[in-house]
Amino acid sequence: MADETKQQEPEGAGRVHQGRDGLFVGGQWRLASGGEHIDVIDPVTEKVVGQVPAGTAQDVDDAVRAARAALPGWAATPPARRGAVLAAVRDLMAARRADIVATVQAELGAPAAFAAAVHTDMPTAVMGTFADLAAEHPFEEKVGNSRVYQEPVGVVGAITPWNYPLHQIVAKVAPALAAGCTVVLKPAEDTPLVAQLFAEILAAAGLPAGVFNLVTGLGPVAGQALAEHPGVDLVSFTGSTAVGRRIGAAAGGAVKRVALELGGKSASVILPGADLPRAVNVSLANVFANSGQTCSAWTRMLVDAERYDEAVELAAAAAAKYRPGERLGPVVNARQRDRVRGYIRKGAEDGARIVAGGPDAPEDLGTGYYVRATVLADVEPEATVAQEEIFGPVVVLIRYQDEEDALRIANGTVYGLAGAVWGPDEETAVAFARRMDTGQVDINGGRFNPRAPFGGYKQSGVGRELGAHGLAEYLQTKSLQF
Ligand code: TXE
Repeated sequence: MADETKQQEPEGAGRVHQGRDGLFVGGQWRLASGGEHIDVIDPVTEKVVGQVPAGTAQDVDDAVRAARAALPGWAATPPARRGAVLAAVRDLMAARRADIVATVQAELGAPAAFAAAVHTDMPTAVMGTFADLAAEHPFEEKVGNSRVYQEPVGVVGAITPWNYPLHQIVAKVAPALAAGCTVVLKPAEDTPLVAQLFAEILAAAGLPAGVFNLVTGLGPVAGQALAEHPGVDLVSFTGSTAVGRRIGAAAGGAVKRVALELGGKSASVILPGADLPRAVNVSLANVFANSGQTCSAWTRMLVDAERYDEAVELAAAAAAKYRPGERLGPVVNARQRDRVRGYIRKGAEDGARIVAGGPDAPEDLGTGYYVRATVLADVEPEATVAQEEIFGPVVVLIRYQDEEDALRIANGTVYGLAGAVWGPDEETAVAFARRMDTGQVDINGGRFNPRAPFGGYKQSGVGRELGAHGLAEYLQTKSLQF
């Protein structure tokens, strides 16, 4: 039980973490109070790869108490020392890279190269940025006759989704710890194994007991108990808009801080004069990465009427290269697979032309929750598939008449998380991007910056993650006047 890690050798070099028979509370692995477990399913084989405890409200309460008890000590730890612990975490993440890769592959079904580069190396890099920020950040400043202190908000309840299992955890836990907060994490029920591996790494890096606590469990049970716990000072949630809205409402009622990272329906706007083949290919790669399960994915491609047909041809040809089971992994579970296929059918019923992929199962694949890489052309901006987050490998191609029309369409959803602009030159693209109601825009194909703030306008959320802006979410200010 508690301290035995059951592991199996996968085909690669790493070991799949198979789940400890315990929760991590107050520095101890322990059983869940209810005795229930959750099976973790490999989306490729559809077989059980591990089992984790289903934490209860009682377990969440214990974890919050442990986090509260550890708060004064960690908050008083000098920021540079907190940064040193995070640097040790980063190094251990790098040392256990193969195990993380194998575990994310097993529970999410991500193809190996993507599991390594994005699901493992990206959060490792993000952990490094917060190790540095803890040391660099001005936690004390002089403002005229005042001294201003940035102090930790307190106990953080972090609720994370399955789409980027480790990245979503690190994007909350790293800044919280850098700020001096203590944490209770409730990871997604589909991908809890890498969360357990991460808990092991934090403990091995020397994080004091109780500073980080892990309660695996179901959303409506453990997640809700954490979101509503009066001992939690800040709830940081990433997931569906429906759940986010409820958490936000409850936090507002309790007058506690909340950070919400919700859905998106981002536009890739290809302006006249842009390099069309490059814009189409990079945009498609952006959508199909992680099987389309990315909140910031550019799921709407906007092309001017003159080059629209050419763009459709390019997109159809490019999509055909994303073969399920090779470059394209499965989606996370059967429910998501059915949901995504339902959207493809709905798009066709509403008049869209399926020019690549479609709602049927891919041929020659015995098991796996696969959805074909799908391109829907001739989609009206107001159509359901152009308005709602599909969260699968589906892109819609929308025609626009002029720049104002493109802007109206780009801004014409309830979301505003990310986007891309492709222009004849940087200046034109930047001018357009500045008019978009969205939190993050790539200009002529940008590169990921782990220090750039990430977060939504409109219903895509509240607050920012990553970098100094991400750290600020976990701080509150106090001023002393002299
Ligand atoms: O999300 P949920 P689901 C979107 C995406 C996807 C859809 C459904 O469109 O198709 O949401 O995914 C926990 N109180 N995104 O159903 O349920 C849950 O246990 C507290 C976008 O998986 O929101 C998990 O840990 N917590 C997104 C987390 O919330 C609750 C990423 C997210 O799960 C809870 C994921 C409750 N009542 C889905 N109910 C993004 N922005 O990246 C569930 N949870």
